[in-house]
Amino acid sequence: MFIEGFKVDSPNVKYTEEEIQSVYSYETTELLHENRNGVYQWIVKPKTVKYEFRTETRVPKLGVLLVGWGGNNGSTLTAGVIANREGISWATKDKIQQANYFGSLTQASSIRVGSFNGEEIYAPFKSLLPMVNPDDIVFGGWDISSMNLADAMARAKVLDIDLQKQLRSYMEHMVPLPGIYDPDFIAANQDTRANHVIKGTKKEQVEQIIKDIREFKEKSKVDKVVVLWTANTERYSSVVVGLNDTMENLMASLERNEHEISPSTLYAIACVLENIPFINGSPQNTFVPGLIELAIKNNSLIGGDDFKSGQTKMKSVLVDFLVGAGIKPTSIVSYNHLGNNDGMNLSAPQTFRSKEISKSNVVDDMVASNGILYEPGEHPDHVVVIKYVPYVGDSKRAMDEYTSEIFMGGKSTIVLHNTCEDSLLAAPIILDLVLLAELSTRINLKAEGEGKFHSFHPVATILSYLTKAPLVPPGTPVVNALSKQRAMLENILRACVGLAPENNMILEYK
Ligand code: NAI
Ligand code: DG6
Repeated sequence: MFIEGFKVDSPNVKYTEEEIQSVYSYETTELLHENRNGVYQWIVKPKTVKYEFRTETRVPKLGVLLVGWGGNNGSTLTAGVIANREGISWATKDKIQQANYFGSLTQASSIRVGSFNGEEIYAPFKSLLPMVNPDDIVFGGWDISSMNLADAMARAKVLDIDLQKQLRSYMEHMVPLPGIYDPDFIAANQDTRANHVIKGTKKEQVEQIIKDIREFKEKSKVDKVVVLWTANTERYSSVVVGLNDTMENLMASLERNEHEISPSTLYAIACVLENIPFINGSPQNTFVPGLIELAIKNNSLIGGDDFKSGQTKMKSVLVDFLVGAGIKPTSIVSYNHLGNNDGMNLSAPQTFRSKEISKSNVVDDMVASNGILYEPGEHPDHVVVIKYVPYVGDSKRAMDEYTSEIFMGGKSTIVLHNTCEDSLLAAPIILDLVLLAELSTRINLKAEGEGKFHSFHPVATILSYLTKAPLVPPGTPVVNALSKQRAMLENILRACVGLAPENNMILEYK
């Protein structure tokens, strides 16, 4: 059965005018490696830590600024939100299609809240805590191409033409602000697009972005802003001692107008200085060590990297299943071709390399979790190929071959083939990222023994489910398995309303 919402009735939960307050017992373990009677043994001690959570319930009016607003993702998301807000439907060759938010974890997925008369009861994911309604978001952003959003939507060739016609009048007045352009960081084939750029030194460019954010906030009368990079994939920037390895060195390099600070890092610096959450949807190393330090010092949320939309999402499900089932993946070959501007930009070796890195590291934690299947340091062969084929446009083809060793020397080969519009996968993920980033800035917590409530760590691991290469604070494990990432997010939000983690034991029926 599906219910629209619920309220928790518990001595550990209090709903006040401004907050939901919860007291939560976090059941975890402590590991010790001890010499007991001359033998070293691993000892696992169950441990309970009391936490308190406070979630502000007033939902702000949210502004979202997209870097790369006029791209396929930016224009598709803006169009999709307007279509939902306006309740637009359109004729396809199959049927009359209604606007929806399919593919969004927050808007279109559900959570189990319990059993009632022998039936499982589910509620919308978004009913867990008060969240911004996407229909109310005010969009803006930057692009190095001056094209308005209606023309950008047409250039993207993603949405049905009947829908585009209905959206045109809403979008033709939306024009991105000029962006920071440095041809050294993206493919040379992007230069014809770059007709709308911020001039000046890198420091002046950062100052301009700060001014843009302030003016947008003022004009659109929003309470909060989140900035998200959905612009072209950049090449990696070199991490060099004295240049960008510490906060001081990064800021000094900005003063010196050092070449190796990428445009994405410049936007991120501006956001951190303004205490505006900044999310990186592309694979490059925007978050160089100096930037991470700056974000931590300013307690300003950063999250990334690289939207986990299709092939990688499947990979982080399939390899988790195989390794979890005691089957040993030995070779993973992922191939895809696409014909949109992203594909064109990725046809340059340096930008492809950024994508290759983020797509390749996604099985490491699953492999490391099973020492029965893999020797220490052993990895499956893992190859990633991306080709640009203009004719297929945004309709990406992804082909994967997984070869595994099974019982008694047998081999199992699984082949997947997916055809799908890339931007229709990415747009709902962008929505989730900004909504969850905003929500997480309204949550404060404190563990027993901690004097004061504090926000989550500014490096937002809570967003991991949505990214291929989750950014984590230094010294924190990276979790790639999709089911674990979803459970982490859902269980943290459940804790905020005093609900136990979903443990799937259903003991009441055993
Ligand atoms: P796109 O090429 O259509 O859009 C990128 C936009 O960014 C363009 O309009 C371009 O003019 C603009 N741009 C480039 N550099 C800029 C800068 N420095 N400042 C402001 N604007 C700038 O690409 P698309 O398909 O929208 O993808 C965007 C990004 O998202 C790419 O990096 C892609 O790799 C990444 N991504 C996409 C996924 C998907 O499923 N569509 C999944 C994972 C990541
Ligand atoms: C070619 O791989 C284009 C990319 O931008 C992908 O569309 C994007 O990285 C999505 O990757 P995945 O692996 O999540 O489908």
